[in-house]
Amino acid sequence: MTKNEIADILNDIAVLLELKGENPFKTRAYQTGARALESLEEDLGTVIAEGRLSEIKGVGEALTKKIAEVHSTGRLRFYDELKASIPPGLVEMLQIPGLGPKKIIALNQKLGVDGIPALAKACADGLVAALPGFGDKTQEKIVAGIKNREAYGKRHIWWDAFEVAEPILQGLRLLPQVQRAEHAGSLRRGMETVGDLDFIVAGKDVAPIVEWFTTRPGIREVTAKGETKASVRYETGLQADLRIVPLEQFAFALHHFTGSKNHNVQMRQRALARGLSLSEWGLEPAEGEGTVKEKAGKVGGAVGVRGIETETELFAALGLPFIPPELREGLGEIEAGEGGFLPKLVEWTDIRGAFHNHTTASDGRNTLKEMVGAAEALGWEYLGIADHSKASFQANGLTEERLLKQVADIHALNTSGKFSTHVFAGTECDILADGRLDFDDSTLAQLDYVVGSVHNAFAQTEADMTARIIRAMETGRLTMLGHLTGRLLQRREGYPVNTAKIIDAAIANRVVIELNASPWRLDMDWRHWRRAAERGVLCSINPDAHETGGLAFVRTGVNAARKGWLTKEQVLNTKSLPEMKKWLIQRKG
Ligand code: DGT
Ligand code: CA
Ligand code: CA
Ligand code: ZN
Repeated sequence: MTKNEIADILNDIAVLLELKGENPFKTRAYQTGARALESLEEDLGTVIAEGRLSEIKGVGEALTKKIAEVHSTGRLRFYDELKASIPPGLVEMLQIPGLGPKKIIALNQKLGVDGIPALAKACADGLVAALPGFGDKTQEKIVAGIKNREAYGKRHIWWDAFEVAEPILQGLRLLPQVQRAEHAGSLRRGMETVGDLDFIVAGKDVAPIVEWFTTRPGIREVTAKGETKASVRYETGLQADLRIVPLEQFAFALHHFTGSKNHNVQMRQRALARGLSLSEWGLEPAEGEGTVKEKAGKVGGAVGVRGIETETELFAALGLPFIPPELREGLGEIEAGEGGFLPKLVEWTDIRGAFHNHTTASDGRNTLKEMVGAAEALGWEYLGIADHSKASFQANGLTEERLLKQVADIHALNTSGKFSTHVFAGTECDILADGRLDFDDSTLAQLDYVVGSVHNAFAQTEADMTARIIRAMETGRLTMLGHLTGRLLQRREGYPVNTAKIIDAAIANRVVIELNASPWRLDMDWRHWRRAAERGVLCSINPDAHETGGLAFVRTGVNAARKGWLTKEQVLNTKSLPEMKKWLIQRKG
């Protein structure tokens, strides 16, 4: 641990002691010690080794022991115990700007506030403003602080994060000082939500890169700015980390910061088993670890390994084929690579069309023709229209009459030859609370396909919901099951459903399961797909587009499908138009 990190801990201890109501002399001793460490010009390790720590002005007897302990072990028992002895809600309140230990103690003792939720309520009731030493201004500031913290604490859906990240990556690549630049972290792994952005850059002259990165529009705050790294927070609350490394370390840094943590741990173990040490800086004989760390992150102090310039070469050095970032979750990808059974993952360019799309007939924002035109512009061979059914009255669901009129319009459009994209006529038919479908058999028989979805009675028990969906599948009328859980990422939990039973029923009834590609849904979750597909469930990657721009959501669906180990063969809408027509006819018969 560096002396600055140790100083941070001492400062933390001072705050925590104050929060506990300890006497100010004790508190001040830690603050003084922290300052002494920060201004220490010698190497801390040397000072400790030579027994001169207690000679430093401001470092007393008690601190000497603690600094030595944390320096050698990376931990401090006193600090851990102190943290554990204070209610976590009080510690959390320290994150609100303007709230120090004294104010928190007052809030706790006078109002019984024991955490941020109680604090928010006390503010709403005007109790905080009324406390001596607080007032209206302070209360307003606290309320704003709580709001900000909620925005910051939130994860961001992949699509939103990608829209921020992509122009930054392209901008970085255009800088003359930048040799290589890539996304890393959860964004590169295609996770459904992203905590923060990570950029890895290989560059020579680093200062201008850091300068560019920290002065982009939309930045609210530069939270760190160092020689080879920087962190910023944008107006949306999204944070981003930039790391700049020498070119020879690029592959190692990219791999390390792509993660996941579990994947990294397994890769390092694999390296160790071969007598090698793998780190963000390079790959070298295991004994040499200390020297790698000393050179850490310094441009010019590169370790790296000659001849390893790409991740492919890095994996090869450990006897593995390239493992796509989406698979790097530590869920068996290394074993699969070793055994030669890594899947050839489905790609965005494999997609030939999509089924679950809305028009202005229900709650979409573009007409049938506009939607088909957009599909044609994407080069799709077919587009499925699946507007809502009548039970979804809030979404202007279609009656039988309107649906049949739409089917006639679609047939006319297909024969008109206006578009090269073929249109399949379908419906997103509500699965009613008892598992019946919203349209009768004779109506459904006139369609090319049926997506069945749950849109109401979310409060059912897991058993009822599961039975309801299975009953719908058993009608024999469902081509595919829409958004399995109805979840909206970061907004609404899905309804409870027994996924294993649904998968069994999908296999038994030959029902395709949708991977709803709307960036807010990504439902069924990627974590279920590998096993489901192995057992024979077919996946349809459905954008659930409500406007022309929504067709592109298929990309997030492909990310999730790749995370679920899916190949082209396991995804229905990779079939060509002739194959697709044949498949749908067979499925109906
Ligand atoms: P996020 O940002 O929460 O969506 O998830 P990630 O995976 O982007 O995590 P982040 O940004 O904290 O770190 C990026 C990668 O860096 C992470 O996937 C693996 C690597 N990494 C970070 N901290 C550690 C660590 O303590 N141990 C190991 N083995 N790897 C780490
Ligand atoms: Ca991240
Ligand atoms: Ca990060
Ligand atoms: Zn729906």
